[in-house]
Amino acid sequence: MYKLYYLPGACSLATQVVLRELDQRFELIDKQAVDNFSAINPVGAVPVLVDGDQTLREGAAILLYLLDKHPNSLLPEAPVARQQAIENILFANATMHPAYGRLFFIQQAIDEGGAKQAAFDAAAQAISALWQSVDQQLQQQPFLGGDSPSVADIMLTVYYRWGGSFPVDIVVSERVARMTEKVMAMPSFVQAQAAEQQ
Ligand SMILES: N[C@@H](CCC(=O)N[C@@H](CS)C(=O)NCC(=O)O)C(=O)O
Repeated sequence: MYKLYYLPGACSLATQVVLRELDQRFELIDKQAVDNFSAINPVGAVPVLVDGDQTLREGAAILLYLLDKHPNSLLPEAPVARQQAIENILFANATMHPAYGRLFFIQQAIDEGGAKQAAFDAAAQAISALWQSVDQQLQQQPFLGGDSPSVADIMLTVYYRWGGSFPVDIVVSERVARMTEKVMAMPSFVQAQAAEQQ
């Protein structure tokens, strides 16, 4: 059985959803309940996945490990489609996630006032531009994965929800909004959120 270290609502939610999609058993451990989490991940970040005597860090690497290990239809086998799916996962993890990360940084690091709101607005504009590029991909299909949600759709939906916690206006198209609504309605997503609240 896996161990998944998480923070409620954080990017580790996507890891948990994928574990559920892959029908894997796991123990969920809130990072905040661990005395010396830096011994598990020196940079202090979730997700961390423990598989036997292996400790895995970095969200995208963990997801690719799981997709490689367990037979699934989430990562296509055909080379072109597979490469596109990996590109989408990396776009989510290494481009969209850090763009949202700026909101958390601004919240913590900048004193209240006009400069803070200006920084929020600039960050929100950059995020909106990234959603436009997602919208381009959704013009021919409901999900980045095609007719059904891919891992990247799940990751992007987790980040999308963060926007509501900040005084920002992040613009997404109807297509993007529909994609996130459908992902949020997936039984695995609903169950993962509920498990984080227990
Ligand atoms: N590149 C890392 C980034 C992970 C990351 O930023 N995780 C955030 C939550 S979304 C975190 O754990 N932050 C530390 C904290 O809030 O205590 C990854 O993809 O795993």
